Amino acid sequence: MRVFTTVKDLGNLDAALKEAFEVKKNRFAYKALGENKTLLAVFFNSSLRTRLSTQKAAMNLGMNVIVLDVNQGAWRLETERGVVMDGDKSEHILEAIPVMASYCDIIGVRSFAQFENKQEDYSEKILNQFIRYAGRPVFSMEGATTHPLQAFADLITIAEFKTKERPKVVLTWAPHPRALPQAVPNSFADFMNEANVDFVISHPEGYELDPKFVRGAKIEYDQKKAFIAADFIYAKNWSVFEDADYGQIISKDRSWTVDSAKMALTNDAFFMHCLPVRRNMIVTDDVIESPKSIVIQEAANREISCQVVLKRMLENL
Ligand code: AN0
Ligand code: CP
Repeated sequence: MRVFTTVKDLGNLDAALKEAFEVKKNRFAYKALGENKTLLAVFFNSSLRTRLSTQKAAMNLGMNVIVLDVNQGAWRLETERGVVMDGDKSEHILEAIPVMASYCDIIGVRSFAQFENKQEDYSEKILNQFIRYAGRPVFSMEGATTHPLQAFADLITIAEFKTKERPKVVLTWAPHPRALPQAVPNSFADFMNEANVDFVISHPEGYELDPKFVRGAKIEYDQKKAFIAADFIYAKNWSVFEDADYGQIISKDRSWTVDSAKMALTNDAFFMHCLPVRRNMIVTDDVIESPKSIVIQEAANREISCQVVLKRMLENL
């Protein structure tokens, strides 16, 4: 594997899941694979889970790890070609990328949507420059439009907890005070559409996601209807995708908060969220603290999803 940004990069999903469970059973079995190999994890944005799980996965494989927080201590980077650099940016990304690449074997990049220009966000401007100019395998640690390590961990978690062959999985929008990217729901939809699940997306009108990720998924604007007979509830906020209001918040309607009354409509569903989560905006305390909440197990599987990706990249170096 040379690039990991979407579900397609994993190839056969059943094989990927099987590999994930093998890794989980013995996470140190491939410790020799990463010997004297270095991972560089580059963060343009904050992170708790991705930062820690990526380092842990690399260490399980015997790798050395360097973490760079671009906004803390590195030079501010210009990303546009042709700019007269007489402002506050000291270095161009076109030098920075090959320099970073010269110190490592594999690169992970976190670079969120900036909501200034939809076309730039949806062309994955930063991530694609790494893919193009690093000359190293590159994986997304959440780009502008996808978060595949999260969605792969979500798939692993659903496979672990499901009690029927084809569970009903509901992705529901929930309110949030700040504008958030569409990357998590995009990737979740991307993966669920390839998995053996009955997949439904519920959100207020105006919050339609990119059809490229939604594909044939069912859309249900009535959240309570969507919850009926669900086996998994996956909550997430996102901002508007549609051109006119791209990156905006058009609703903070707390009637969309996931609470125990709504969970009672489900088939005793598990509750999932990628975290970080704002309690009593996205989900009530009692639901996230209930025995059916698997948010911690889901976060723990981030180590596993990342280890499968790193293992495949190391095997292909
Ligand atoms: C980010 C998002 O919604 O994409 C990261 C989630 C993994 N969330 C926040 O910025 C709060
Ligand atoms: N879920 C997730 O990616 O969390 P972080 O933003 O803390 O890495």
